[in-house]
Amino acid sequence: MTLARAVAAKLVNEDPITHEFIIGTAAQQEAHEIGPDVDHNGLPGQASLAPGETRTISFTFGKSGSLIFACHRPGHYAYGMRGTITIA
Ligand SMILES: [Cu+2]
Repeated sequence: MTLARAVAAKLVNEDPITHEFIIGTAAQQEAHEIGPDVDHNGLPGQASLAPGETRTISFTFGKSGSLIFACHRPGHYAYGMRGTITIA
């Protein structure tokens, strides 16, 4: 079954360094990991957050399954800054 579910999330970067929050498939995360460093703000399900910055993002989940959220600042993904979102 395909359902469109829009979700908004408030992201707070309490770290003294910049982070990213990117929702995508494993293939999309791998592409981000090797791609150029860009400003992700304004893209659905993506954000770049400066130290101390708060942003609200929105994303529409189109079907059940799972996606990954991750940060691709240098070394962050390899360090484990990622997780799984389950859409049920
Ligand atoms: Cu990070």
